[in-house]
Amino acid sequence: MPMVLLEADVKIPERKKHVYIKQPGEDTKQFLPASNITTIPGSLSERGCSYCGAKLVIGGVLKDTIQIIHGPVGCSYNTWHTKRYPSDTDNFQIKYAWSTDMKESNVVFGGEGRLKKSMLEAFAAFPDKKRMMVYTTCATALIGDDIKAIAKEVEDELGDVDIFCIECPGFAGVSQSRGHHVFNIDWVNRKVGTVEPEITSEYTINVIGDYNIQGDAYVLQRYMDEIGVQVIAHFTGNGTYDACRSMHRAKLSITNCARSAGYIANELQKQYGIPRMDVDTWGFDYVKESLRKVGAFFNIEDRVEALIERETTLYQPKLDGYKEKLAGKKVAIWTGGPRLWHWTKALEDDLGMKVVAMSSKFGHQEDFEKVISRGSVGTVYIDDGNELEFFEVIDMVKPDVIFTGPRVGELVKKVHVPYINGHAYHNGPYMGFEGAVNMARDLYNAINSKMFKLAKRDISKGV
Ligand code: CFM
Repeated sequence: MPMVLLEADVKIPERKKHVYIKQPGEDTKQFLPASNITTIPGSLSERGCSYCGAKLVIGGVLKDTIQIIHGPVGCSYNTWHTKRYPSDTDNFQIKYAWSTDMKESNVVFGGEGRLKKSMLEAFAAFPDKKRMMVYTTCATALIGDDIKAIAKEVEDELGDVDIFCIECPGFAGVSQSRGHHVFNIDWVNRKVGTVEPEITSEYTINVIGDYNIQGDAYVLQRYMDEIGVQVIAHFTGNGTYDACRSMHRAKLSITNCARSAGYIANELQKQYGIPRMDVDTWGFDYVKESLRKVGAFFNIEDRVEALIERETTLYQPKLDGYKEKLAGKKVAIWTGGPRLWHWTKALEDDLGMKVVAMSSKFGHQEDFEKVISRGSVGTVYIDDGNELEFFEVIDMVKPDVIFTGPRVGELVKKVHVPYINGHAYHNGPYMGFEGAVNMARDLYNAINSKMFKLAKRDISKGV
């Protein structure tokens, strides 16, 4: 019975097609959890909305852009405290949140005037910022505010600004995944090709689908600098609006998060002939493999080998130290989707751990193919998992530690299982060689936390 109806789901038996336990000899032709479909009513989903996928995940990361959220103020909740993507512009993008703060009367009488006023006010408040993104939300999309027309008026009035409008309200799709898609495609169609970059190397690259979580993009930038590859644009970690307009000039796109940004890599290939190369930038062995692919593409293998040798000498002993302590420990990964297939084999190969359960909020069928082909037999694979399922699965597989977000993390703490922030990290970066060691250290610290040992003690029975 590879598809499983958990006890928590007896009242919503449709959940059976979303939960899978891999059996010996099975492959992904036979069983895949249903995914990227509407959440079943009654199942308490952990998903985000489509607007969130565009704003929180992709656009909001840019370090030089005013981000106006056209909607009730609650829609601007997803800002600095929920995602840790720093930048070298003194974290402009996480220090400020901009909302048109729509009230009931604006919903009744229209919010375009309020939007224009807010846009002008924001540009006036930040006179050195000339780039802006404007997002519709459920309320403003439903009343039909024409944000593109307003943006055009503001551009004409101010003359020296550039504005990108994202019309992807929360209800546009079944999860944040829809927001990624809309943002990618609109960006490539409306903005790429409108700025010419200064070219300083014969090797040029776009780094796609890395959002500089706790400095990931800095690590990749250092590697590219060292091997003499010019990064035309980071889409979007520590990236700028104008660099992302000049992505058409790169000779190669490397794609880390294929789920959120594979679309733009495909379009760049189709429209500009730039090859897409998928890479894994988490995990010691995977990083080596990915750097070697880039080296082979540009014929600069010797530079890449020198980098790998130095980093391996520096970090392999540290990683091995943690491997000794972590081997055999059980881990669950409950994040968006891609981190499941990036991390499962890396944790097993690099650290000797056993990944016993994985839950993807919004992965598509192709993501589950990758997860299940890299994952182990006996492991539980869940699409769009709900809270009660999580508790039941913990009981079933007894993980020593779980990668998940703070919300589910706080829940699992109550059953005395430590969690590591699998979205924004505990103490990252987690990418690259040093990142693999940071991740191992956080796993070790979580599993061996003295606090958890104390918390497990039942003081009603005496101390
Ligand atoms: Fe890509 Fe991401 Fe992820 Fe993602 Fe996300 Fe994320 Fe994630 Mo949280 S872009 S799909 S929509 S790797 S925010 S930085 S951690 S759920 S697995």
